[in-house]
Amino acid sequence: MTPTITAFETSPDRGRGLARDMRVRWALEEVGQPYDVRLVSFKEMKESAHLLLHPFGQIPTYEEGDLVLFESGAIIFHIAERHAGLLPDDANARARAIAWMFAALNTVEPPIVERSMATLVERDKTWYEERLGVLEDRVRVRLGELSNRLGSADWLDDDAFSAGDLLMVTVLRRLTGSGLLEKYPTLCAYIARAEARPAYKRAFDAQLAVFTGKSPTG
Ligand SMILES: N[C@@H](CCC(=O)N[C@@H](CS)C(=O)NCC(=O)O)C(=O)O
Repeated sequence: MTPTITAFETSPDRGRGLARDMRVRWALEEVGQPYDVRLVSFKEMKESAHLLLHPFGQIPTYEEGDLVLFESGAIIFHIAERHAGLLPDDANARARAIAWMFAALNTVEPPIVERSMATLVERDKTWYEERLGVLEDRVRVRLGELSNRLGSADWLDDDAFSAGDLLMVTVLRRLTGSGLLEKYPTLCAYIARAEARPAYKRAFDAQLAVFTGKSPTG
């Protein structure tokens, strides 16, 4: 059965891979699962029909027959459990890849999101610059730790791409334009490696096509 996901009808980055439907699109592309997309407006996201799918009125959601899921991490985990390609077969390697999924969402994403929220809603405050400095230091701590851990490896664990990398890269990409990533060449190379994956490119092009009106295939 072809799943249906939801995505922004209009998005602040105009389809350049930052909205979280990108994660789901990419995972589906990695495992070769076709999908349908339903675009929702900001108004529709807060209305009862969408709230039945997503209690917090957000995207992405995932519908597949009777199953309705929200939370990008849960959706990626579901896809990875049902299809080969995103989680290793070996039980310990699988557990480690899942740990990286949690690390991306629970340890690395929060300081990154806190920083972006500050840039969006706190710019006019007298204390903005000081607070931004504190938030950026917190992001730098995580980037440094992640960079040290990755070292010369291609991917986070066992040198095999996994759902942990997929989530980590989408989380790191939220720093695009912040100037913070450039100090970590190891992480820049890691992101570039992920962006070069054909599945990433297909997902990116499909999200961008929502805003350019051009077919993802050209
Ligand atoms: N933890 C959620 C976060 C979902 C989320 O923040 N979605 C954003 C788009 S990337 C959204 O819908 N924002 C609009 C809103 O919160 O009103 C997930 O990973 O799915």
